[in-house]
Amino acid sequence: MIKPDGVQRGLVGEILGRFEKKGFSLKGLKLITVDRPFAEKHYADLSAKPFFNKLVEYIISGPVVGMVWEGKNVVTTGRKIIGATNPAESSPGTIRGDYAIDIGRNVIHGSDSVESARKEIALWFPEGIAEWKSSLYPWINE
Ligand code: IDP
Ligand code: MG
Repeated sequence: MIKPDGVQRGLVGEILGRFEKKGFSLKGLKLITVDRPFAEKHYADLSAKPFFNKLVEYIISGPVVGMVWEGKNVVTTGRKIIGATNPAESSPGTIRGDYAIDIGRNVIHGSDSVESARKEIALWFPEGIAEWKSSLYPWINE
């Protein structure tokens, strides 16, 4: 999910391009402003954290872009493309390393496991996601 700062800063195309060029397949995409109960559900695992309220305020502060990407090891590799949670520690070349400074304005969310990806896809795309296979698949996957 591209967070409100990523949308406001015009980073949507850049971020989509990084996942596309890597070779992952886009299976879902939408611009959406979520409400507080939705954001609280998305971040339910963090509800006990001291920064939870600020995090929810941030996520509901403007439109975000929900995305579903498919591919071999996409969760693990996607987290590497995104970079460490705190941009002060994200390597250059990662999205957060290249475009963010503060942990509370770190541009993008990525699912941290296949299990949470499944839950998050169900939450963000209750209408379902696209069924398609890129004709480039055999040029990207051995
Ligand atoms: P992640 O986004 O890298 O998976 P999480 O630990 O799941 O990191 O935290 C979710 C989001 O909460 C982070 O992306 C960041 O925006 C925010 N956050 C995490 N830790 C802190 C903190 O210590 N202070 C302020 N915000 C934080
Ligand atoms: Mg997380």
